[in-house]
Amino acid sequence: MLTLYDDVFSPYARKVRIALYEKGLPFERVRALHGDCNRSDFVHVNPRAEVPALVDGDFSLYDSTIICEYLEDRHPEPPIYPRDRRLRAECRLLEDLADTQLDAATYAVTIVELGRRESHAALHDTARRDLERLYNELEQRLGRAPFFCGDFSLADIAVAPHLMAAAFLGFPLDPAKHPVLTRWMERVQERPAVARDNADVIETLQRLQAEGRPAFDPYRVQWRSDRLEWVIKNGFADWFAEEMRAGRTFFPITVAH
Ligand SMILES: N[C@@H](CCC(=O)N[C@@H](CS)C(=O)NCC(=O)O)C(=O)O
Repeated sequence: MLTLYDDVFSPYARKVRIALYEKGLPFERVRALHGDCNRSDFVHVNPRAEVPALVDGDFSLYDSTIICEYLEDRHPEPPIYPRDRRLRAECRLLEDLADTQLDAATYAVTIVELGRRESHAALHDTARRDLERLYNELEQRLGRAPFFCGDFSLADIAVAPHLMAAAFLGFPLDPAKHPVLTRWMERVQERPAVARDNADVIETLQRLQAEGRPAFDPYRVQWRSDRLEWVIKNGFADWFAEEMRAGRTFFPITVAH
């Protein structure tokens, strides 16, 4: 049995769960960030204490990209990567765009607006501008195709959770500006694996709201790589310095394997 260390809202954990559902692989879940254990409890699985991480018997691995590649190698059918070499590379490029750019564009706004219920016009406008650019690029890449890289693939799986999160944050697709991407989004959400994961996300959100509990702690936030790059390059270094001074930030821990 596979064990997935995850968090219901993490787009990276969502990517792996949808891949597992697509492949029909059963797995147990350990809510690692805000549930069954705390960070130091799973550094033996992921030395950075990030979700997702996967345990397959005596083998542990982490990072959503590496996990999805492992799942494909170990359980090739049904495939989640295109067979064609060039399409496969394009699929990985789109996954990378989702993991680095879409994620980074929404991270700070998620913390400030969703988590703290504060407004920050400059952060909001920068996120909107960036998302608009990325929506344009995705619209173009789709062209007339139903999915990004031929059949439904990891490219679609990686992009979808970010677009759903962006819509929830107040940056929905505009069908007039992005008709192809809007239809793609509807098509992807009809996929049983995606619908199943969406139901889980929505049910958890509603339960937390009913219990008056936050989805995450917006005053103790993990920062890394592309998320930090987005903040600095867009002129929010002073904002970030204040976050650090106020003790609201931390960085991935790294322990020896
Ligand atoms: N490159 C990693 C990124 C994983 C990641 O950033 N996970 C976040 C959640 S979205 C995390 O675990 N953060 C730790 C924390 O918030 O404590 C992957 O693709 O799996």
